[in-house]
Amino acid sequence: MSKKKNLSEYNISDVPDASDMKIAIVFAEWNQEITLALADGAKTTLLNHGLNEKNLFINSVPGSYELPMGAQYIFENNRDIDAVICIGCVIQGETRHFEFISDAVANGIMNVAIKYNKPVIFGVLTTDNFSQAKERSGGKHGNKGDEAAITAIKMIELKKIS
Ligand code: RBF
Repeated sequence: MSKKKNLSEYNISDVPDASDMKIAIVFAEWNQEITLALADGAKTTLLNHGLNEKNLFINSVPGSYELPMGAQYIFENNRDIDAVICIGCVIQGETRHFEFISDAVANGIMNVAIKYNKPVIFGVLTTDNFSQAKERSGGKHGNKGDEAAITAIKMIELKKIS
């Protein structure tokens, strides 16, 4: 990955203020050591950018495959949520589940985003092994949860101004 694309080292002044936003995080319980670190990174970044904690909603789903449905329920039940950040970690195993789950989650998340015309952020690691996931959830490649949070804020703002 190019260094320039790593939003963990972003310029804070480029990120809009989130104080009037309402955002949900939905994380998968599979590979929880990773997904909790990602969700925590996302939460900290959202709060650092002004999101009021009472406007942050955190839910979990069993596995990454359930993330799109989790996002859909959140929008269905909370019509004023501006964006959902989906957090998961799919690790390559010996069978083909990796491709099935990763493809389904990526497509499912996009479908929910288009259905509700609101950002649904793909904060899902798809790695060859556990150590790659560790490196991206607070390790040497930053925390992709932080990047997911910034993406949510930027997309909510873009919807407002475009
Ligand atoms: N969920 C994940 O979030 N990450 C995984 O790496 C993962 N691996 C799985 C491997 C297999 C063989 C199966 C059957 C499920 C796996 N799941 C994983 C769970 C999946 O996302 C979902 O919760 C279940 O398939 C139930 O719909």
